[in-house]
Amino acid sequence: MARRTSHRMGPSDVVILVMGMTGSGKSQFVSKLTGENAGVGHTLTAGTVSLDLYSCVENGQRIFVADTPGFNDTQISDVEILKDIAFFLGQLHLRNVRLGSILYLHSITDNRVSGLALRTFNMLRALCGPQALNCAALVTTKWGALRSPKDDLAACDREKELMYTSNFWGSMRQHGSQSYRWLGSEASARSIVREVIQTSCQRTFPPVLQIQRELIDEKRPLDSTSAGREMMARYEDRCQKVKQELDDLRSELLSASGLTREELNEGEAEVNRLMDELSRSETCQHGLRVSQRDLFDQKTGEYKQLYQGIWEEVEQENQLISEIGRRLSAFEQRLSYLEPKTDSTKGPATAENPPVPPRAGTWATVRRFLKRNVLPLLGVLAGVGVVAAGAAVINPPLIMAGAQLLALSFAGVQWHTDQGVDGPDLIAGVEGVIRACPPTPITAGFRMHT
Ligand SMILES: Nc1nc2c(ncn2[C@@H]2O[C@H](COP(=O)(O)OP(=O)(O)O)[C@@H](O)[C@H]2O)c(=O)[nH]1
Ligand SMILES: [Mg+2]
Repeated sequence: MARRTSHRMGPSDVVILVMGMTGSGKSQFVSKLTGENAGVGHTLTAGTVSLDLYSCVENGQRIFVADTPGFNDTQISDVEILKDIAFFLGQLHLRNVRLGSILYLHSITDNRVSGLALRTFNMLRALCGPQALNCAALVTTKWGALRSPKDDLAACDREKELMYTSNFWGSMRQHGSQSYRWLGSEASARSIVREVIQTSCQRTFPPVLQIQRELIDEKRPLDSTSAGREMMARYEDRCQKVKQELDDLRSELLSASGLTREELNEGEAEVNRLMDELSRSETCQHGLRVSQRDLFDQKTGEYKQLYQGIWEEVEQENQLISEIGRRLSAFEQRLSYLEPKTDSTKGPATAENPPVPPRAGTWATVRRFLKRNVLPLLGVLAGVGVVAAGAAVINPPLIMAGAQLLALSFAGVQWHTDQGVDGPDLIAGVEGVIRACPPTPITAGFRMHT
């Protein structure tokens, strides 16, 4: 998988997988959608990997789009393509990345659903499984290639046939799968993607595809998955037919007499061709017999470049989220530690229940109060002193003078400030200061029971 995108995939992103026969317009669709060159008209094979990943943003949502080759690709075997798709979908499931949809592209100019189209479609069904058929959407393409109203009418008839034929999209529609026309433009591609993602986001629990469940949850070998079995049955069938053809040809050649040198050479060439085909089919069957672990080991190596960036980013984001959660709970713990109510229920301060420092603003409140009222408070103190002295010498005029000084000074105390700090705040401040003190016999008596 050549990494065509420079963006990193994260847990909040959505993935769209594009499937369909070679030539159905997959790369053209991806190019229009993402604005990146997806290699239209080419089979995109970079080394042994076949999926290409691109990205775009729609309505603020990052979307990753995976372009796949058709199952009839000339450069890469169907087995490798299935392995790549299975591995990619498996990774999404493993890492909880949402699959928005599998778009199945089909050219409306194709006069009939060919055997190859049916095989590709059956593979799609096997990948999704009956529970998740609505994850796939049919997208008909090449509407712009229609040249006359007659062509248009014929195309509309074909579209109906595709959508209602039970062994094609008819069965998918019954399971809630949608179909769209791609009109060749970026706007049309974006509107399709918007709709499929909207539908996907409406599902609280995105369905798990059959291949994801079989490979990841049940850890089955590829040839035991539905998609693997579907492909294996095809190869077995083909092998049997080729063997039969070989036997027929051999006995024909043996029984024939008087064959010319040329005819013998032709016969030999045909035998060799059939033998090659048989050997390729057997190699493919062998390739399908791979355990989940070996498949992931093999593909992880091949896709290393692509995934290193993508999955590391996902891991980092997950780690960041848990770090933030950890810090948040530590912070909450500290907050509760500063909460007066909690501590007063625990009794006197101990090592486990340390004395609570006054709230940040309370010391300041007391300090501000004292600063603001230096003179009146000194007056109050002096008044108290004069009253006490008058009482000591039993001198009523002195007591009266002290009481007057006391009353005047007390009246001068400024309880309010410009910032609106008033009595209750001051009391809270004093209370905070008292709480902060170790429980001496004096301060213990001042513990508030709120
Ligand atoms: N007229 C027309 N041609 C298209 C359209 N989409 C794709 N093609 C052509 O079909 C060929 C195959 O397209 P491509 O995207 O490579 O198909 P893929 O094999 O499915 O990736 C290319 O020559 C494209 O130019 C379309 O909507 N209209
Ligand atoms: Mg292509």
